[in-house]
Amino acid sequence: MATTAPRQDPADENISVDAAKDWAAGVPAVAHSLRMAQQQMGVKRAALTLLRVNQVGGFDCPGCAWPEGEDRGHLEFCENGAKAVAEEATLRRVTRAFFAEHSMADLAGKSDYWLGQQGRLTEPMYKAPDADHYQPIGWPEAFRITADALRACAPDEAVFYTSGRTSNEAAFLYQLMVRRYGTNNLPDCSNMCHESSGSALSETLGVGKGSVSLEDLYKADLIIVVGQNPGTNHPRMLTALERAKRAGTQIVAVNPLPEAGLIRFKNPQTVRGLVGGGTPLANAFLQIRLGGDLALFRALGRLVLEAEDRAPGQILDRAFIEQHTHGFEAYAKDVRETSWDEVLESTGLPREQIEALGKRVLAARNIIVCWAMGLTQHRHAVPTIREIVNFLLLRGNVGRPGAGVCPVRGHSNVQGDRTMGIYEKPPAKFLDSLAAEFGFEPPREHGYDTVDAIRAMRDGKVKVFFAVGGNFVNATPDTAVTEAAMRNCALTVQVSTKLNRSHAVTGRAALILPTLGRTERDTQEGGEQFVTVEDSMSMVHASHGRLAPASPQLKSEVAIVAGLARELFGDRVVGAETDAATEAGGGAGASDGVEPVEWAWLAADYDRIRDRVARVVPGFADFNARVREPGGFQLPHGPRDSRTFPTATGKANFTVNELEVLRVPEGHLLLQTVRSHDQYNTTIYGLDDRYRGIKQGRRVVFVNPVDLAGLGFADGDQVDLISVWRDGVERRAPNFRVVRYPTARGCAAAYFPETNVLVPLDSTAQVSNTPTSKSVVVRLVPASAPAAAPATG
Ligand SMILES: Nc1nc2c(c(=O)[nH]1)N[C@H]1C(S)=C(S)[C@@H](COP(=O)(O)OP(=O)(O)OC[C@H]3O[C@@H](n4cnc5c(=O)[nH]c(N)nc54)[C@H](O)[C@@H]3O)O[C@H]1N2
Ligand SMILES: Nc1nc2c(c(=O)[nH]1)N[C@H]1C(S)=C(S)[C@@H](COP(=O)(O)OP(=O)(O)OC[C@H]3O[C@@H](n4cnc5c(=O)[nH]c(N)nc54)[C@H](O)[C@@H]3O)O[C@H]1N2
Ligand SMILES: [Mo]
Repeated sequence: MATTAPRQDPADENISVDAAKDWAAGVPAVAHSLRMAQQQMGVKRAALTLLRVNQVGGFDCPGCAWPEGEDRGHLEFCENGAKAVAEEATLRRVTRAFFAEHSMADLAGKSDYWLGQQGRLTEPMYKAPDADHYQPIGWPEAFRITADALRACAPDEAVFYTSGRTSNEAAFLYQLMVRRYGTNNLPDCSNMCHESSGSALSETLGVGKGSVSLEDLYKADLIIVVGQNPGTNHPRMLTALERAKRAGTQIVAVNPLPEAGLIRFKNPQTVRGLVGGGTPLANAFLQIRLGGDLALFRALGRLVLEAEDRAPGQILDRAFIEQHTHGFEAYAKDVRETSWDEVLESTGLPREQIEALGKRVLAARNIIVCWAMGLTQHRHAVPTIREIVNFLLLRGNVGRPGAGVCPVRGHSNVQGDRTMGIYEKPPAKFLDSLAAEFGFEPPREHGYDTVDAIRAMRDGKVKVFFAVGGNFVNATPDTAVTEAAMRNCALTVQVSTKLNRSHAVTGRAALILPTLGRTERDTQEGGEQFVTVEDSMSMVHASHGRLAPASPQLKSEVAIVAGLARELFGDRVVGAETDAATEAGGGAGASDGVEPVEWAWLAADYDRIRDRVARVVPGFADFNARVREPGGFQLPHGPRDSRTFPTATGKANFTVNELEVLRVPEGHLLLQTVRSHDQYNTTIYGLDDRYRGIKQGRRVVFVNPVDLAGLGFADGDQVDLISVWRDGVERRAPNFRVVRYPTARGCAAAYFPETNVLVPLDSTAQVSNTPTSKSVVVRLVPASAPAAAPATG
């Protein structure tokens, strides 16, 4: 049995390869982002729009979840933030004429880049069963079709996906609608992203979020950046690292790839950064093998314990360990037995390098570890992050200034969405609060996460798929399986700003519901609205859209959810008399036959939604008042604020994590799937990856020169990638140009989503069930189909 990428995948015709850069940002970054913004928006709109990014009274950048600086006076400039804004604020439009011209088959044959370049969606569109085109449809009719389909199935036969750009207000109302309907099938992009961080941190510290603020970075003695490429994915983080560095912080990068920004950074905000040689950011770079981080942090733990043996009482934070932690003895016993041979094999690092890092660790009082997808998308992701917690607990590096865990989130509100209840495994306490506030009994059984949702769709157990944002078809693993799963649904509904593959590969019937982006003015019955988001450091703040909507027919996500909910359940009308009851928090209860939720009333004024959030979600008391203060407010975090750990033991838990060495069969490579500098997840901004030296194409595979020679391939060869997995299915991604690249030995890299076809659906992380997108065993074979044209460069 074999699955290959379902589309025609011709080789990119004009790929050229230059030497990779060791520095990030500087003049080319500024020039590049302005050019992109102007192409999409024209000069004037580009300038006005970019000036409002991340300013007080402006909108939250839809790029990443890195926090805004405390000194927001100046332009928070970031190349990839500018591109994210340009994508949304573009003047290009997808109209009904476009859909009349392009059939479903036609759309399915287009590249992600092409689809994204068509511009903003402008009106609701419907594809009837068996039709081969979308047709325009009115909003009432679109809601009716969706509600009918939902009524025709059992609640657990519907799936409600969320991507992480959705505002707190929309997310809260959405989960309320889904639970009122009767299911916890709320998978989200987090399941493919930081779920492993959430799982590991909840178990060990009691809170599944980071424990540091921006200020802490400036107070740290040592920051270890593991499995993250901030130069591309969190550019503003480099500014913070540069500032820390100037205050004396040591920075260590751990990565199989020598990523540009981590090595050297030219800050585009300063004259020095624009014209000078830039700041060397990392004091040390450990070129680790894919999946070697658990072994590294175990080895560091062992080095710390051995230092304590040599100088008893001087290295460990004994008082912290005794008072605040659980399980130290078992951990210490296990970690002392760590085999150096296994550590060296797993990390691929020389022992001296690990020992040198050990010395830096011992010289530092305050340590922060930052990480992203390089840790979370492995089979042993959760044990790896637990091991980082062990390492930090040894010397009391949690819950004091300048120290802690820093999982750097991706989507700009992915953390907030989870806080609002977008979760397939909601805690009982959250459901109790919902029940008390709204007067209906929410379902208690856990729902499907992303991978389980695909399995259920594949197996015919799901009839309706509904998505608020994202691109489910292309962001998920095992593309061929996922596409078949989507096609297996009776109805798929996408609430979207822009066209993507999930509009082309659909259920038998499909709806596109176009929505406002974050840059746009959102006017409801109660006047102009703003929304709120939560960043990676638990800061909640307001975001005001200022641009005119891309089309008068767009609805806000809040309005779409409320519109569908009214169609499904009817509405509770708020009159003068019931108003008082509502303000007091008393729903009437579904049992008396009256709809318990005032959908339209809530959606008319988002303050009303925030008042409800304040009563349901811990930490949001006085939400409306506090979010109106400049900069917003920070959510409480027990470990950070008071060293209280709401875990099962009531303490921070040391854990014992088995060291599994990832071994790859002879003649194979371990492949990681990464982002280029010119994409936002499945949205492709352009075909270059400037820092890695790639131009005009994305079908490239980066391989270490020694491995290349061993495998009998050379730079410039055309190959197919075939992944090898225990189910025996041959998954093939055709037509990649081999690029000789200084990645760690045995570890290849290629771009997502072109390589998602290679990631087996069942290959997921322990505990978190996150697809293992950073460790796919592959072999290279000469390309089976001739390249469309000879590769150049
Ligand atoms: N411009 C832009 N910004 C974005 C995004 C985007 O696509 N474009 N996406 C957003 C989202 S949703 C997210 S989650 C973040 C993603 O941010 P990142 O996690 O930085 O994104 P990736 O490109 O997946 O890069 C993974 C990094 O980890 C390294 N790595 C891979 N495996 C390992 C390993 O086993 N060990 C170690 N130590 N390192 C490893 C890779 O070499 C690479 O540097 O960015 C967010 N911001
Ligand atoms: N192989 C591999 N797969 C991966 C990853 C990887 O590293 N490797 N990374 C994973 C990660 S970290 C993540 S987070 C997921 C991302 O998964 P998703 O979040 O599902 O994907 P995106 O590409 O971010 O979604 C882009 C689409 O969102 C819509 N959109 C943009 N803004 C808005 C808005 O304001 N409102 C609405 N309603 N829609 C909007 C647009 O239509 C756009 O086409 O992918 C995962 N998949
Ligand atoms: Mo993500």
